[in-house]
Amino acid sequence: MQLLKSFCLLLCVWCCLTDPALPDEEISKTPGETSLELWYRQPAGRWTDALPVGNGRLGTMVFGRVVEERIQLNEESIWAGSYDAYEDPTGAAEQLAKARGLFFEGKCSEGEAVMQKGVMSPRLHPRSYQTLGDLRLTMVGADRSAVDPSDGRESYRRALDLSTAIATTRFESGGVLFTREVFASAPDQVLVVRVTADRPGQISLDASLDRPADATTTASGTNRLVLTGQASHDGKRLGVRFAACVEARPEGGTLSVSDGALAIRDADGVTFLLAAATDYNRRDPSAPLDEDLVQRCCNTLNAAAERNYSTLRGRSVGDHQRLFDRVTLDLGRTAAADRPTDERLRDYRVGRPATADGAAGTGVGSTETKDVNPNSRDPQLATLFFQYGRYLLICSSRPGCLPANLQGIWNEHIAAPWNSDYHININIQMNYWPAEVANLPECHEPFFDFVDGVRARGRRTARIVYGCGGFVAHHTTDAWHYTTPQGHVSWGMWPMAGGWCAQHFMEHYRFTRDREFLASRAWPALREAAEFFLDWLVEEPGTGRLVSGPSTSPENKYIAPDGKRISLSMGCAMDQQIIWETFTNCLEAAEALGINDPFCARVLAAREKLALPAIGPDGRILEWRAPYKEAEPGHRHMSHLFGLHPGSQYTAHSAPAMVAAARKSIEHRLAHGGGHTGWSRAWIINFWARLKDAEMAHRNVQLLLKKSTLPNLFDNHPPFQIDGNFGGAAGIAEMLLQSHADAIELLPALPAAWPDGSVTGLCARGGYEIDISWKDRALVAAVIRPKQDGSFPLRYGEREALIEVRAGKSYSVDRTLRVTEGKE
Ligand code: FUC
Repeated sequence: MQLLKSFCLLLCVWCCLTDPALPDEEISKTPGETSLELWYRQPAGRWTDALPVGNGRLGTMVFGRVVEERIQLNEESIWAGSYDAYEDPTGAAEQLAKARGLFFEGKCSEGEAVMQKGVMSPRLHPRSYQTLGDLRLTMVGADRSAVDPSDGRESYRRALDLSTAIATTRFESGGVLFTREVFASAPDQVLVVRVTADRPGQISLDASLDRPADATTTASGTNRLVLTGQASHDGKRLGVRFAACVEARPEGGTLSVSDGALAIRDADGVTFLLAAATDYNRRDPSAPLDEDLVQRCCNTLNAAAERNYSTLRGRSVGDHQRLFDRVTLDLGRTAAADRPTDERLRDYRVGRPATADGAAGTGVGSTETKDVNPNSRDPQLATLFFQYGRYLLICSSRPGCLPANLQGIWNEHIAAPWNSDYHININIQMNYWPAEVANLPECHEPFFDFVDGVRARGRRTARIVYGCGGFVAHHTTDAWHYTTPQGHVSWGMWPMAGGWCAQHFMEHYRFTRDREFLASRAWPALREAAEFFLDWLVEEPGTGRLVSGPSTSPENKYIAPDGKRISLSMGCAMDQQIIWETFTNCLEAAEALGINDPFCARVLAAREKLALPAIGPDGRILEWRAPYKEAEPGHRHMSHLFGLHPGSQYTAHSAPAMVAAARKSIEHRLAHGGGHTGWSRAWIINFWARLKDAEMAHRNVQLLLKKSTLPNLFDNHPPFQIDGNFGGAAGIAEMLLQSHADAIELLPALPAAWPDGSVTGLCARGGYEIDISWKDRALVAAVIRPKQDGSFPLRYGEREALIEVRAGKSYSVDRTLRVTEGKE
């Protein structure tokens, strides 16, 4: 590894000397990673062909069209609806008690009807996250007819370089080579578009700014366009006010404003800077900001305008690489990796999943043809997908921003699928599964800030709706942090989100060992989530055990004793597992903080009394309290396996019988068509990784790429939903390194298709950064860099050793787990 690093350094120095134009920030590319690029031979047709860039707050989709370039814009806080739109139902506690009585008498359908009528608020739809609009560049010229895609196609190339976060479009037209670069700068908070040509005076284009609804564009001064408006749905559900301002900075030529467009003629180059602002108040969404939004945009533009293009670019690239370069991955590479991304995906689809010996085979649930295309063996596609997941998190979730929503920050709609909101019955959590292990802990922060906002409202909902302490949140929420149980019980009656969200706080502590975070952020969240559960749980007549409910096992249904298909049950496995996890996290946090108060004693006593999910007659984990018949045995949610992943209740050491039952449950789901949405498939990868079944984990990586991945590598629910990108990236990491089971395990699920490879910079619980290299499917070496002194069991295969380490040092481990202390 050290040798490799020295080689990279030499290479970088050489590059700098031979190419003085290369910005300093780009010298950190390592060999083997230079192909971290999505690229295409043709412009984007559909939105899901376009390429995303973002700075956490501003996002854009670059189409790379030759004549009419479309750069679709997003600002993360443009939401319709308002804080006041949600009302918690009063008197629900009585109805809840009545419903519980009915469930305990076995009258499940009647109980569900009481819950629907007496507890649920009406559904609010739509209330969507929305597009900011489009920046359009229309190329004009002396010979306009020459500037068309067929003419430009020969030399056409568009690409997204994950290591620089720059989208580039290159094409030739009329003998001139044009280049466009697009990036979203986090340090300067602007979107930057630059157009250049290989000959002077060749750039003539019109730039305009528009939005499908609720906005107007005007020219401002001599070089700016300003778009202003307020989000709504057909004039109703008024939401966030917004402004965007674009400025053109031509080099040479002329610039004029006509018909609401910026007209650039005969320039040598032109740079556009775009800023956006809204009145959304991240600290308190109930009180919109009272500010001049256009002025805010102008201030941002004026500050950015003090820097030239090369400086803006360098600052943006450097900032991105500070995060992106922390992890490198090499899973092997074939010639397929040189091909355009969409062609690679097509080839990959016709290949068959690999079997244990690496040869092509037929695979569970696969519908592949029998023809094996040599280009279908493309392990680097998994590397690209993994790094794309990290890239998307960096671009959609930066400190101080809102968290990544169902589409990250990229959305072209006014009324998006599922409102592009924050579903908290798996989706937003999945977005953050890679954050810690893939070394992007600061990208997790927006989630914590968001949950704190949700807690403020959820406290009120807990009290008013259920008469409980602590905080509660249900299956989904949005920028307004609402926590009301709303809509249909089959998805809306699920008061478990608080515990699942609080788990992320604990995981952040486990990975970073940031005690200040544990005390000031994690503990309050965990405590409030647990407080709700302590009040919410009820004793089950007959067993005396504590059960949750009635609630849905998201969003599955069963056949009730009276033959009806219903959703709600007492003691759903997932509820019990989330509550167990929350209590356990609470107790662990309290111990680490030296807290030992009556609350901890209550938590401990309640955990002892919790009903634990049982194993059914067929060996599977019971999803509901009784072995009801499932209405949809291949359901996309596998909620009753929470304890296997992302929970850690069931490990091979702590609960071997439950692990075996979890395996049966997954097999059953898959045999009935499970995994048909992208995020569902991504979750399955994580399950198999935790079960240490390398081949099944890999088969599902393949199926995610084959069946649920769009041409721009966005995850496909369908439609596009970003959770599968993040869940898939986390699953790949989970195959290489695990640390949830009181030990660090190297290469727990390494498949035959990745015989040789390496990964650097993954993180493990306990506060460790880890590099691993392997050959012929066997560990060559691992390097461990601890953030603090400590000791931990290290596992590789059947071997286990107790490793003692000190902060600031590095430790090399060989295949036999022999440790050598490094010099760092
Ligand atoms: C969950 C899932 C759906 C979808 C939605 C946004 O409720 O059940 O499949 O992903 O979130």
